[in-house]
Amino acid sequence: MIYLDGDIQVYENIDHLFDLPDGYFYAVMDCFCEKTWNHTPQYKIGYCQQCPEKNQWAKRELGEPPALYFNAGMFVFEPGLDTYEDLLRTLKVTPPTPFAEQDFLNMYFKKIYRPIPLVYNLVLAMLWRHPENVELDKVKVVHYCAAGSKPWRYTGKEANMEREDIKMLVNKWWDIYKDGSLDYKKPEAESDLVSLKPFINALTEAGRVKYVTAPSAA
Ligand SMILES: [Mn+2]
Ligand SMILES: [Zn+2]
Repeated sequence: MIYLDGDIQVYENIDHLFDLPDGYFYAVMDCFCEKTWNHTPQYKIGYCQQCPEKNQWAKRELGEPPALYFNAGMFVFEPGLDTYEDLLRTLKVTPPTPFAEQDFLNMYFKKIYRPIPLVYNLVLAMLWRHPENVELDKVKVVHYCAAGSKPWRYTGKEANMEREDIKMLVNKWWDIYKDGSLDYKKPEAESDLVSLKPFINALTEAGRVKYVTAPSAA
């Protein structure tokens, strides 16, 4: 499964990610440089995993460097009922943290996390925090996560939002949004519908879903 946040746009085919070896959790490494990170020890000492050599982790005072930390707006993982049960069990005994589900997923999948190139989830702050790591023309997936960057309420007034690359990416979002040829079209004949039956049967068998057909007008 490839999970994508609602503030993400995919500009090129990424189906090849489905072929990555099983058993790992794949995602793009996050950047710790924006102010939203000021609760973390990384931010306090100016350490970012995107350029670990620049401001090095003070091992003597702080102990081992922190595990690699991903942005959870996009990830590749094969879900399963065992993982699901265990996630819920673990969640019940895990105190909440500032980055909610992202912190939780990072903690839970720490040992099987494998970073993938940032072209699969361009966190916008990378454009001004680590421009040397970004090849904008190669980016396939854009995550409109920086403050003020959501295309549907973009004003260009917030910090960094007047940048040409940001304006270009916001326009790109609207080009896709307005392109009617990409709109979902309802299948015309009943036979064109993908049959959900095997899927529902499998879930019912696993005891997860009590399936009741909704009235056709629902
Ligand atoms: Mn997001
Ligand atoms: Zn950074």
